[in-house]
Amino acid sequence: MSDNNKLKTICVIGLGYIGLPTAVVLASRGMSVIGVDVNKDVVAKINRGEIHIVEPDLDAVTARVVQNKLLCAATAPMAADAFVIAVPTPFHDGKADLSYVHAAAASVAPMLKAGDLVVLESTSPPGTTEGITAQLAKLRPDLSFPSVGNDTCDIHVAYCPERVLPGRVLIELVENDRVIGGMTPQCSARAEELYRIFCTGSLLKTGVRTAEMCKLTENSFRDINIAFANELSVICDKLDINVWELIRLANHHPRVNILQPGPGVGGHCIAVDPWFIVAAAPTASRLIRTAREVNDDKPSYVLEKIRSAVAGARSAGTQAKVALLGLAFKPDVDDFRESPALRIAQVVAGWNDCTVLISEPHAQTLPCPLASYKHVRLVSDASVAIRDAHIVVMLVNHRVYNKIPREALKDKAVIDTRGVWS
Ligand code: SAJ
Repeated sequence: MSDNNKLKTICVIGLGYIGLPTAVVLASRGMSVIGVDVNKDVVAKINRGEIHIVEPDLDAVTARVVQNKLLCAATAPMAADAFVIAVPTPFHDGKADLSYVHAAAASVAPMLKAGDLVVLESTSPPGTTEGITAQLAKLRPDLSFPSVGNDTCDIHVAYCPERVLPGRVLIELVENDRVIGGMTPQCSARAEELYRIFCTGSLLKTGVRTAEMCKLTENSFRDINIAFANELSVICDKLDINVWELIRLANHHPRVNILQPGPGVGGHCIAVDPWFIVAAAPTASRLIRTAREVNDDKPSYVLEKIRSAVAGARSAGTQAKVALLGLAFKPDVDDFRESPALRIAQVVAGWNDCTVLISEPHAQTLPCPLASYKHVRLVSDASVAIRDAHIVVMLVNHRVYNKIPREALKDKAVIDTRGVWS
């Protein structure tokens, strides 16, 4: 490969939980990176060397690459050798909303020159990358674009899903294996050059639809496994068996690996992505749909338990104080999207026969609409919330809660959805 053909300037569209760390890691490897976001405040913050999300070590690396002028943020794309699209693909009314992906592709189109690479990273239904290739081809009739069986083109296009776990993003971005689905084998090879800049894991090349489906499959697999654990937890309650001990024992089998039950499944990935498959093939995805339904029902089951503890206190002549520990969608993150803990808190807040004490180490204030209730308070010290409560509900096993001594729970009604004290 000639030096002219090397990827030197990379434009990352979407500076959220995936785009920002990807931009920062590329910049930390000496690339000249333009990070693009439609949110002016986010752009200004990054250009000051600060970040708008919570992710271990990301703040320090961002400050360094911005100071070294390797990363700059802007509200519109600029000319580059590669464009990475990492914008949201929300799921509304039974279908994926690809408007952000298409808007990103439209913003990139005027910048393209022969030899450029466009990679879509956003979680997308099979066929999306072919769709944006067609969109780009229409917007830039002066350039040639890849199609099946046509490997000679000016612009290379590929799909490469991210697979990083929030909380471990900087490690997993570098170390995880990645699936790269090029529109053609040449496109895969060009995208491989990009990911080789910072990935130490294997780069696995395939077709574009398989890569799109692979991402959805991984998250659906996890959702189904968690649904199995959640179903077991309900069965075990009925049979008076400790589900956490049961799963721990079953997992000693060399070919069994059951995940953990909880108050439900949240976040913007596992709780959403399986629906992309269901929408694409509704009659063929019975198991995937049922797993989603099992996980979505779990918060109601937890609420029934809290309701019955509150009723128990009332019949003993006490207006219950309920401590809810955690609102985030999972431990040690500040992300409340699709959080089952938040859903549960919102329902309990609507009851008028109890006082609600909420602990969430990652919140300075209560998220709306919780803030509007007079009988709901955010308590910064979880041990104070527990001390003052009759009923203690463990919703998110944030690491700081490990310090809570068991004696603190003496004489309390405890509903432990995460198995922290079980
Ligand atoms: N959860 C359980 N029990 C478990 C594990 C998780 O109830 O044993 C719950 C969590 O509390 C949370 C939800 O599931 O509410 C999702 O959390 P998670 O840690 O399983 O996953 P995410 O959404 O943070 O990240 C997932 C990861 N996918 C897989 O592990 C297959 C990550 O690798 C993906 O990059 C990410 O989705 C994504 O962006 O798609």
